[in-house]
Amino acid sequence: MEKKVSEKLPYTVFIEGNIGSGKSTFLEHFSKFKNASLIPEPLEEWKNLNGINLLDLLYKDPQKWYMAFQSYVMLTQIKNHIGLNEKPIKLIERSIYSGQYCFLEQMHDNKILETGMYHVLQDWYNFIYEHHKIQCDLIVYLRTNPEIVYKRMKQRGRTEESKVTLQYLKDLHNHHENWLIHGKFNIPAPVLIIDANLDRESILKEYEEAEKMILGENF
Ligand code: DCP
Repeated sequence: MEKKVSEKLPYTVFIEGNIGSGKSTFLEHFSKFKNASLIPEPLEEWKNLNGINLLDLLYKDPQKWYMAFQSYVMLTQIKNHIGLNEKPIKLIERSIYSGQYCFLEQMHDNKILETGMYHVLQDWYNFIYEHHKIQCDLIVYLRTNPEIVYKRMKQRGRTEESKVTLQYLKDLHNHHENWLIHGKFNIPAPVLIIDANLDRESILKEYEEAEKMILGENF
């Protein structure tokens, strides 16, 4: 894979992986590097849009709320993708790509999202994709077993996710695999795969590999 901090600044990395795969922990790891700006997922905005918890509504009544939820997710993500950045490296948790190629596909496959709604969201996505330059230099894929992330999700106990089943995580895993391993959809940058089944101590070595790629050996 080609390296690192190139002339095209900021060097932008998307962190992808199943629910509970450790994306936030990965991001936190980079907080010690002063030339990287870290952009966590705008989860709080999804949980409080003028007092409305869209994430909660999504899981309570997905047929009714998925369309509104996903279009808001896409809006908040695109703001982060095109937002100005003074540091030379930008690490972003998730992207509109996983929204489109993993979550949207899954909801459509499972018939939670009507085909008409699916096409509306696809058209929005295509419009955004064509009209905004979304810098993407590397995708870090935190690859996990669904059983492991299911356990982690249960342990973390995010109230909104209490209804998420192991089957949902298995399907979501397959969508990530179809996209990032089997190339079913557009992969906008090289993919660095990290074994994110490892526990916190053992995963540090894998993180170091990512550090080298992202920050360069001379950092
Ligand atoms: N979500 C969704 N559609 C998206 C992005 C996220 O439905 N396009 C949902 C799935 C989760 C919640 O939002 O219920 C947050 O999921 P993430 O996997 O993005 O974030 P985590 O907090 O689970 O990440 P990690 O545990 O890896 O740090």
